[in-house]
Amino acid sequence: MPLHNLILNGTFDSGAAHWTGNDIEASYNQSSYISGGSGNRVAELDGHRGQTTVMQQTFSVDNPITTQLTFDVALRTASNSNAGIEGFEVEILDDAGNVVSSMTVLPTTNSFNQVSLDITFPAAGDYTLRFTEIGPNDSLGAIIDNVEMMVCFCAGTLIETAQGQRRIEDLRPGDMIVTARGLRPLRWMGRRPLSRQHLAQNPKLRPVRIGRGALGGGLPQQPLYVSRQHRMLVRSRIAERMFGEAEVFVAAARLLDHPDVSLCDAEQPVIYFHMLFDAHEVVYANGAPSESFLVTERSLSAVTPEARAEITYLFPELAAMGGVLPPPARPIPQNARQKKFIARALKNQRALLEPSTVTQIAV
Ligand SMILES: [Ca+2]
Ligand SMILES: [Ca+2]
Ligand SMILES: [Ca+2]
Repeated sequence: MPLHNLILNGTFDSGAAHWTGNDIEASYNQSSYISGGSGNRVAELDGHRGQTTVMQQTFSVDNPITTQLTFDVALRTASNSNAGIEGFEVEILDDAGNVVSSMTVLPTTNSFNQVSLDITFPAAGDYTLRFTEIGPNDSLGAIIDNVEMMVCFCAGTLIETAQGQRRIEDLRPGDMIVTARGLRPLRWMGRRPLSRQHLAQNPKLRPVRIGRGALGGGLPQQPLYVSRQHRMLVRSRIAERMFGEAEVFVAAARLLDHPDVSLCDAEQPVIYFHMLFDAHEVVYANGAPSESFLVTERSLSAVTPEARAEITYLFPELAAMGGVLPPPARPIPQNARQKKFIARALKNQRALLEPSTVTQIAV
């Protein structure tokens, strides 16, 4: 469940890149505006006298979500006498131009403070973040930096449960989850946050984005974000010919040759969530069949020590590692064979997830 900043160049490290509008001033450092300020680049919301500064950028939201816009704001030293009347309006607009959320910001000090605004995006779509200068139009104004709107890509990932589709972040142990074998109680939810630095040092931890409909049959119903090692269920005649089973698991990393599957950037921190059941199960994420957490020595080495301790507490039989591990819910072909399968399916333009020919019976 990766976290992602919807705002590009919110640090202004790249000047005005990714921002559009009018009279944008993002070419000076803090030290130009605040005595004793640093060399860190900021933007001023009052470029020139007589012109109204507007600074905006448009971003896409994959699903309805509530999040927070945060930024740092200060008054430049020369505007101190206008404290309380100098500032800007910040707005979030939908693609029809309707204001979803707005706030007036009138800073009173020439040192940075963080401001936050709760925002609920009612639907997937394109939205615009807009800053508009207000107050005396004197070329002296408020300065901003570190504009962030962090979203969990997978907050909003819908898991099929006894109550219908529910957001993954709302699930708790004991909840009844729909699996390929019928309803099963969730035993444990794990989360593993990864910092930006950690991701920079370990690019293999970057999340994979599986585009809407990439697997076939319209699945996933909306983009799905998973770790590279997370396995998706595939079902096809090619799999049957290659593995003797129509349904097998393929790691998300193997899907990267698919045109609608891509690796996310490593610029933002990530949190991965794990769903653990008594046995390895096929669960439905954004409608797409996908594996639950499979306990192996490798997967246990990838969770935090606390999570490892919790899992071995819940499943004491695992404490004797090297003993018998739970079998996977479907065959997991060797990596090279998974690759070959994907190459064949793409070459023959076959869906990775063909319709099931067998009536599934819940047990
Ligand atoms: Ca900056
Ligand atoms: Ca102005
Ligand atoms: Ca001004």
